[in-house]
Amino acid sequence: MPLANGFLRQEDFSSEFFFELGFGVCEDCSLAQLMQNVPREKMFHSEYPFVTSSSRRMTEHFHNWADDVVRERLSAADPFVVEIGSNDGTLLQPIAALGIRHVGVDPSANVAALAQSKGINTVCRFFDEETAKDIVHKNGCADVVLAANCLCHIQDLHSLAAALEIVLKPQGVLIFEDPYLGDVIDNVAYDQIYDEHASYFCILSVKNWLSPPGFEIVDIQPQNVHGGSMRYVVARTGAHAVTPRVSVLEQWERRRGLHLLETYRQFALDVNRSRELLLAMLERLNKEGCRVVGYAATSKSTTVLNYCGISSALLEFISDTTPMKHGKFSPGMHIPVRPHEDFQARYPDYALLFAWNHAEEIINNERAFNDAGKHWIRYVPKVEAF
Ligand code: DWN
Repeated sequence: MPLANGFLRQEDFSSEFFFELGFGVCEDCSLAQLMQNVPREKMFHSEYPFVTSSSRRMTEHFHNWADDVVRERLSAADPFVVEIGSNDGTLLQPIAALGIRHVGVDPSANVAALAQSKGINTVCRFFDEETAKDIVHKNGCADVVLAANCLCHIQDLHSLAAALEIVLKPQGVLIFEDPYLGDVIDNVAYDQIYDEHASYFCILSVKNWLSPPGFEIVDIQPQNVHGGSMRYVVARTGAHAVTPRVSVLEQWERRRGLHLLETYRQFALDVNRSRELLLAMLERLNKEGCRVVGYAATSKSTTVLNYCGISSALLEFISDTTPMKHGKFSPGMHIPVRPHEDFQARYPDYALLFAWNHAEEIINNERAFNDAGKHWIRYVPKVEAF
């Protein structure tokens, strides 16, 4: 596989980076994870092309989350909030607007600069023990540490736990949200598996990871974003009451077999079947002379295109709203990425929805597409055109 966000120019095709994408689960600690990690500097750098605010629905989601944090978690005098992987500052923005002390940490200079331009205090580096010490030295310990779709990107979870021990106040909480493993498996959302996502969390694995360094999950809140996410509230063991929701979901995970290899063997069969069905549909449409384009050059699309072997013979181009991706080609399969205006100027017969996680927002915005008698194709939770 190539890098999920390694959108590239033609002159860079010959030096493109590839690695072996393998998905495994540890029978001891139940952590679903990549078998081989890509060096983090290859993925997160000054040209990182994903900006959180690219979805209006996600911006609303983060602003609601920030409001909850302010209401429920910041009663201390002069509270301090840290966000790990703060990207363009979308989640910290409402907190900063209230004058609350905060620091965002992000290793990608371009998105960190976007946050800084909005007045969000941001340090451009990876979050690790050294960063945690530096933050504490300058600001003191944090009441709340936030991480939105970020902890699953951090490869060394033990070092991350050590950094959390340094940065959190004794009564402080870590609140993080990531795609939920149970939904990835149940919805055959195999495109969530790519270089940036080192871990695929569930209650069982988070408990096994965070118990030894002295933390526990005190609450969980399922979220209806990115195809099913989980928000975990974590604190030092004994510091806060634990809601019954945690053990109820843990029991469900055991019944669902998220700790068993056979669950993942079945997942592999389901993923293969999904590929067969999608390819069969695209090949049939191609034979019928239909124009098909991709909608949204997501990170996830890189997994689907390369795993299924979908080339520009089947997909004319991919439409995307991110200027940094325009004029480039998709990683590995080298399908042109074009501005959204090209999609609107001449509708294709079918649009393959790579941002299926934003389906509601997109289909609503693109009502004219369906009204013109054109169709969407999605492949999560099942392959279908509509
Ligand atoms: O974890 C991650 C998640 C949260 O965000 C990352 N590793 C990177 C990124 O993943 P993704 O690229 O799969 O994210 P999205 O939010 O599913 O897709 C974003 C892309 O889709 C952007 O390039 C913008 C594009 N897009 C579009 O063209 N039209 C998005 C929307 C909502 C649209 O209407």
